[in-house]
Amino acid sequence: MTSTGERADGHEADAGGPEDAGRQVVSPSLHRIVNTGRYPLDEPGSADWDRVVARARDDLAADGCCVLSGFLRPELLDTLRAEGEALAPHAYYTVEKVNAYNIPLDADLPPDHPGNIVLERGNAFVARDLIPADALIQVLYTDPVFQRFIADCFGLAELHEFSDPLAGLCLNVVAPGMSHPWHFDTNAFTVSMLTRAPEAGGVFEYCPGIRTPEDENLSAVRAVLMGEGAHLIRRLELRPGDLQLFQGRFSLHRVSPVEGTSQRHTTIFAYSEQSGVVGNVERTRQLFGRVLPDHIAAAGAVRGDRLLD
Ligand SMILES: O=C(O)CCC(=O)C(=O)O
Ligand SMILES: [Fe+2]
Repeated sequence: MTSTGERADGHEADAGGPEDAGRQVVSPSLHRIVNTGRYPLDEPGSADWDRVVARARDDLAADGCCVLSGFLRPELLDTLRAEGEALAPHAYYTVEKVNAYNIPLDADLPPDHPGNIVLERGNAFVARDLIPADALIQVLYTDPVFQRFIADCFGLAELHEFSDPLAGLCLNVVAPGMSHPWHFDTNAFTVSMLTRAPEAGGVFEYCPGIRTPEDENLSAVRAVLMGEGAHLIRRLELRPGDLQLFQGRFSLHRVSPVEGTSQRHTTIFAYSEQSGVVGNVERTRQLFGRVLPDHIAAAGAVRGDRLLD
């Protein structure tokens, strides 16, 4: 099940030493970041690795969500929070009117379609090009063994960093009074880590499998959006340093309004099964307030996914 060979994507771990029986070389920086006592990312392909992967797969199969609590070494939690706090002022702050499907608000829908319910997207993203190469989250995002672990948990043969210079790795900032409203993700899977908890509110809430490829289940989605679907909603108790794996394509989810005086920060590690993903120009401008030559060059090529939800 676990691939132990060289990656075909050009990444190489930076540890020296010979490869042991085809096993992937683990970067020493990964040992320093991941709580390897609980999550044996220092032993790719070992029995312990397989055990952790199997548990993640069970959780994902059960309800599309898995929390690997205490994934980061506890002694790094202050650094994790401080790095996010230094980045947060560079987020692109804008409040946008959206719907849960991220389709145009003037789309021609039947009157009782939940896509007519207008929500406020008040979260703000710090783009990848503003995140230093040595920030904990950037080191994790780019680490080939971390990527192998994530791919194994999701049961994927391989995954790729986005080629998008802005959207691949983001800090999601939700300020007091703001929320990241109910939505479905366009991409099949998302990886995230809380880096700073709010004082209150800001809870990740989700409705496992509320829709399927065959059935939008509009009445249930509508109930949740109208505040009448409490029985469908699960709430996650996330702590900074927990790693969350989530399949958000069929599970409506949100970050509830943040209360108190401090922001909620999460890292979004965006990967794709396809290589070469770059977001489209219009959506990139909405999310980050700017576009780069790569976005213009990629227009019409591989469509970006996560941030087009
Ligand atoms: O920040 C979070 O916890 C969730 C973010 C999210 O749902 C998304 O970026 O699609
Ligand atoms: Fe999402």
